[in-house]
Amino acid sequence: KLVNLAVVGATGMVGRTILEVLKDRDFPINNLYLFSSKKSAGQKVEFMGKEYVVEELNEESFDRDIDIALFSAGGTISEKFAPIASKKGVTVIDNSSFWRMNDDIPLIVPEVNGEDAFKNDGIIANPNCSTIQSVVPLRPLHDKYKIKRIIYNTYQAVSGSGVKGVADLENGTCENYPYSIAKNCLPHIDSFLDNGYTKEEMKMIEETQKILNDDSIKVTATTVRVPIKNSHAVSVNLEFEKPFEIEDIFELLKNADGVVVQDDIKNLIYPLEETANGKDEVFVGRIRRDFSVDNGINFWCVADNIRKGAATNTVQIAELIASRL
Ligand code: 11C
Repeated sequence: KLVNLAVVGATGMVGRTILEVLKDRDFPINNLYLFSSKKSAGQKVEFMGKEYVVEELNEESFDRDIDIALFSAGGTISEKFAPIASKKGVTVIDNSSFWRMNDDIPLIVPEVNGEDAFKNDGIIANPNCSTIQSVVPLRPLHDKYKIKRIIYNTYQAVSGSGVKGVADLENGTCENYPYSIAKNCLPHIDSFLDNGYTKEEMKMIEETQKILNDDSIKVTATTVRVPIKNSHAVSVNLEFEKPFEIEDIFELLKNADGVVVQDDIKNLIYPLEETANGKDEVFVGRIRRDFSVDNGINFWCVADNIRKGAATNTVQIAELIASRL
């Protein structure tokens, strides 16, 4: 079935990338509606050879035949408008953090827990970018060896902070971050909480447990902003309950949905931001045993945080929903 689709936040960095991904993946669209704040309303956007005028989002926006709405306009907009849309029969796929940890709302990475998307009440949440790329390689490993503990260390690009973050890196300014991002790696993403962690770190911890549907997995994280324009890298350390052969880990990762293994150290092959940019897969390399524990591994994982970390994952969820409309 061709889908009547709305994009909320169509003029933002993620919104524009959603339109690119819809085109690249040939998403089956009937009517397309683009919404934004008052500030950007009226802008003209070209999509697949047709010109669309961006409309200001309001309470009547969903009084039409819309099947699916992709929201990427921040938590405040999602809090107010996602319930309005879902009450009118629209399935909302929301990129903000607002609904993610709500027990009644599925939090979906299609390669990991795609089936859960169908257990929705009208709203489905898209996880945080650094969580998405980190959990994609975990599914087959957890299924076979049962993950006991995860340690994440992230190296996150400034595009994760939006246009202001990119401007600070490119202009050497210091407006979005407390210190120069051109001259420092900042162990500080989003605000600090009373427990000493940042919100970004807690997102990685809680969202990982929810997506893998296993609160028994112990997770810790240190999230760091680095002077890279786009694509996040994550160093992942895993401890399993069961013993393994490292060759089997390679095999599982090579066959994992959404993963591309780039691991040939003799030829200096490992994932890089440069080659992940613009791609939809998660690139994994430096796969090796962690000799400091009984059953542990380390790997390095890179993905385009605006595509797989946001736009692509959202569109993949929409594809799942569209397949059963
Ligand atoms: C960053 N992970 O790189 C953030 C951006 O919860 O969707 C995404 C914030 C979110 O700064």
